[in-house]
Amino acid sequence: MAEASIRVGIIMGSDSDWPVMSEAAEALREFGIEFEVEVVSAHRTPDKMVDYARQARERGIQVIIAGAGGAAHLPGMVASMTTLPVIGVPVPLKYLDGMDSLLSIVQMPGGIPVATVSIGGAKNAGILAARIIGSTDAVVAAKLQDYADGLTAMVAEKNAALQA
Ligand code: RP5
Repeated sequence: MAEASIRVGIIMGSDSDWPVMSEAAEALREFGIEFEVEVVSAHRTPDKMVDYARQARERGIQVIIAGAGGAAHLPGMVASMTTLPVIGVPVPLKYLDGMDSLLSIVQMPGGIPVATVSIGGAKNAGILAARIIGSTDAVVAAKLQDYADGLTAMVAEKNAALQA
């Protein structure tokens, strides 16, 4: 029953990605969007990845945020098995500073898009998911506008502090 209101799926290749990916969850909470979190590995649980991608739409998911590090195939593989928008988060690992993850996610072949955010950019992934949902949901759109207004006010306050 509760599952019917879940609109965003946050998936990641390993629980070790959670310190990065939790920022997407925080952003979604800020906009009052229900989400689920699941470890789904392209390499360690390939059958689970296929099931997740193929069933997401019929389960009511509207956007998938997929994070992975290193040979980060999860976002692209999931995007190949669903027509839902997929946002990819390159997770930085110990070596290569996340460039490997970024290039693995961003270089998709024509026809299978993954909206890739910056290395470690899970916060923006959450906000982008909210914007996708907000394109047809006035309540979420209003929260996004409040958030943007808050950023503008914050900069104005910082400028005022500089002048003091
Ligand atoms: C990737 O391998 C995961 O997304 C993670 O970033 C990386 C390392 O996983 P662990 O060895 O920490 O489980 O598939």
